[in-house]
Amino acid sequence: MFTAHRLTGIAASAALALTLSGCTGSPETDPTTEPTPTPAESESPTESAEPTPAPVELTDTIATDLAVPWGLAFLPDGSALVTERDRQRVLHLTPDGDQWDTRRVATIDGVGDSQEGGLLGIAVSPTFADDQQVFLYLTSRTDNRVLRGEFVRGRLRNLEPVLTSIPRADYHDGGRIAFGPDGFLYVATGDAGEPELAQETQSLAGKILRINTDGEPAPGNPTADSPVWSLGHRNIQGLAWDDDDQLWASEFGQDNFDELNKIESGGNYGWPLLEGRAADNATAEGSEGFVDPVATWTTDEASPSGLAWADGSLWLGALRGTRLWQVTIDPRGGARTTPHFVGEYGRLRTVVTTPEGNLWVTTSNRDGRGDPAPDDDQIMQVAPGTGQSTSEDASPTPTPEDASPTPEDASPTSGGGPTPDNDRPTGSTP
Ligand SMILES: [Ca+2]
Repeated sequence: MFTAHRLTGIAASAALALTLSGCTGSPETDPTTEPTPTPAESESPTESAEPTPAPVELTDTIATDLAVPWGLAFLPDGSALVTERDRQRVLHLTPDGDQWDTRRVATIDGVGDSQEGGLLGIAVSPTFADDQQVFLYLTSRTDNRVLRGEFVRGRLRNLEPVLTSIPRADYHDGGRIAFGPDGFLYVATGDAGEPELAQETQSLAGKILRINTDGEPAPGNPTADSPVWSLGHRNIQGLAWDDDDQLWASEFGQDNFDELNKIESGGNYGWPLLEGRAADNATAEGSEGFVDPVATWTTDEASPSGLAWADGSLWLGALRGTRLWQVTIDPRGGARTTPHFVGEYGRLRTVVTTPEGNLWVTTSNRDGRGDPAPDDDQIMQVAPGTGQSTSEDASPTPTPEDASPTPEDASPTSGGGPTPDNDRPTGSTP
């Protein structure tokens, strides 16, 4: 599947190049070419008449007047559940004609005060039709934890903790949870402000965890009887699987480099010894064995939360960066990144692929660090286009001055003294 996407992309590029080169000549010259009895389209459908790629565009507003929508997951019937971080509410969004109704189905007790914590991730059991199970990640007064409940007859009830003792703090609480294609629940955590915990295998901080629906370590984890799937993470709020069932994660950096990581079982992603690629660090000594990110951004450009896979690309919501990043992995494993909606909707938090293959993107302008519009926060529907973004299509051969960083030009930014953490202000604060 992944290969098919790559080939499609190559074919599209070839078609685009043909189209562009054709445009440079006179349009009326083609009759002079060798006559052929029939049009070519029946011979090579992949090369012929590739339409102009559809743009990445906002197509609908699903919900308004929310406060920091954070977790978002679809049910088998096409409706969706969404959490509000600071109001501790779980809402049910159901289609009603060409609109969506929003109804509260639970208010969650036991959420503690925390700047970045609160009621965070939500995940729907892959066997929901049989078990009605829904999972939440929240910041309590004592820890971060995963709860399991049942969504029955419009109520989320029987909530009970299945995984506790994930270190909590005002900052770096992680919080994204999602079921993988293997049927197990992946839980992204933060370092809880104690960076060294990310390297401690006994701590649940700064990790991606992989558990079963009882909260027990999933079979096949790199260390038996441990929920740890990968380590050395600073603060992860985005998880997504591509068509090849490869897991990707977005991670907040500290001062210089936010990261997109390709997650491998047992991988150590370097924090706090490294930020960004090993080569980006002044002291990379002893850094062998750490996995480099596939893409990095400055914290101003990104501060990445949600991550989704749609139409052959990864889509990453940027808080401080106030944009949606499209990341396309090229056949050599490099990343091409393209920004969309820069500054148009403010801070973007969560990105989820809908059952129809669109994206739902949430704003996060009421998280205390944004500049909310009257209707904020919102859930917006975005059509991911047809594989290539309009900005890329404008230039047939990507040039170094293209707006987005690529692996080659992501040189360290020298400026920037200490910056605030990056789930954080759009502007600069001490
Ligand atoms: Ca890293």
